[in-house]
Amino acid sequence: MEPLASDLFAAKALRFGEFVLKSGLVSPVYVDLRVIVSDPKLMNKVADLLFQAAEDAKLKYGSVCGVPYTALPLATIVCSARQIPMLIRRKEAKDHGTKRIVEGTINPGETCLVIEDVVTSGSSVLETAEVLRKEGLKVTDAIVLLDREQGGKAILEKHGIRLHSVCTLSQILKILEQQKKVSPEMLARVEKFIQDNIIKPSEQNATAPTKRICKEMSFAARAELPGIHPLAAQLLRLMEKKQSNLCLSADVTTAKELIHLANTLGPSICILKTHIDILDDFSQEVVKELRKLADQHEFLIFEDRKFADIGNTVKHQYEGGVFRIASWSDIVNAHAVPGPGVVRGLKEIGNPLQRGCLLIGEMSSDGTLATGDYTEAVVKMAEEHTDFVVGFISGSRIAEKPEFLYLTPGVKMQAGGDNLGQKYLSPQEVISKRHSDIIIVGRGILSAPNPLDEAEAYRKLAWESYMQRIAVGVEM
Ligand code: S5P
Repeated sequence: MEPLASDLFAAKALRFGEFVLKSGLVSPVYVDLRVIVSDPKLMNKVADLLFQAAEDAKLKYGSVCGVPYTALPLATIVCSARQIPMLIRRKEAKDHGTKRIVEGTINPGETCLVIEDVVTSGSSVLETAEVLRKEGLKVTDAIVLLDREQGGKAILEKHGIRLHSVCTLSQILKILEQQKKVSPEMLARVEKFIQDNIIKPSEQNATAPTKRICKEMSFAARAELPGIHPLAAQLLRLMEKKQSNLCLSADVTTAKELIHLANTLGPSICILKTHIDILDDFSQEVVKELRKLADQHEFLIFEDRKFADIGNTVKHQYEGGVFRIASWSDIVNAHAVPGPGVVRGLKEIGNPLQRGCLLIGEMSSDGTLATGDYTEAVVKMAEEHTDFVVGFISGSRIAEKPEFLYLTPGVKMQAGGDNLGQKYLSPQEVISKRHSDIIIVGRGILSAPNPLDEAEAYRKLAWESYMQRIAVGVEM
């Protein structure tokens, strides 16, 4: 098992530090076996070990099905090398109603062996098993490479599935500690984390995802993370100081209105978002004044320019023209659709000025194309440019890193939308349930009889939702 531990560590399938999982849970260890698909030797080794585990357990089965997605290629290797029929379970069948949910030849009554890369609560194995069972197959055993020992084995047993693991997280950790790749303190932290986060079968509800309450990092703690971008740290600190996770979308068309809003609402907000090109009377004087007010009331300026061109063009759009955005806006945003060149172009201008950029991972509008694989690709692009990208425009927390900020537009106390496709969620939904950090509010505040009172009401609601998240933790 020593070589496997070193290989997984070298492939960065196991990382140690502080990771906020999508659920909000703060974990000292991050297990991501997806990375091994880029290491063919390791893939073959892992597939062999999985097969050997099935042999050792003397299992008899007619087909093999990998839990999508990481275990899918592993099942493919096992089946190809050993001449075993394979079945593929579709994950996205819901979106394509007419497609089959299991591909391959199904022989009802036959036993299908489920293969998985890592098991925590067992819910993914269970979901796949339930799908196979509905097709008339028997599922009695599952083979997993790494058991995180957080209760998955007991839960699966309750559902009639024996879990056979090649190794457990604590075995791997002990080896890594002996190899001096992990400190004894980290070993103790991870062991405590495992102990504290064991899911009991009674807490597990059939195939539904496990729901537990987990701890969440505060904005202040995130500001101190070692790798954080200085602008993100500045923003998180001022949010904590002003108790505000409210961004005002100052969508007004005159300089006078813009300056008035910045001056009166400035103390209530952490960011003022502009669409500078909708001003009828733009001048450099306006942004000079805006900058002064931003420093006075301690908020950041975010020009919502949504750059979406090749690197060379966005560089000019960001630096020059009438608006000279880079000279006054702390944050800008960009669509990822042109590819990483858009970020690289903006970065050439923004980095020397210590600016930051948000990538648009999801949109609030009806029928948006920024979903699924596109959103995942945006997250990947952000992770490759953390020296400039500080977070996302998204409807929820779309990435794992606590260093990123998540800003959500389409927020109003009254649910609904407008007649041009905008869709609204409440501040509580966005912050408490979707684990976003900052609400972006425009018309919800601007159309109110007293925008200052309304901004305060939004600030309090969003802040209370965040405080509750910190105090109570989040459901995963
Ligand atoms: O997906 C998005 C992204 C953005 S930045 N949906 C949005 O609505 N926005 C912006 O947020 C939009 O351009 C507008 O400035 C603001 C929402 O305004 P509201 O009046 O609907 O709150």
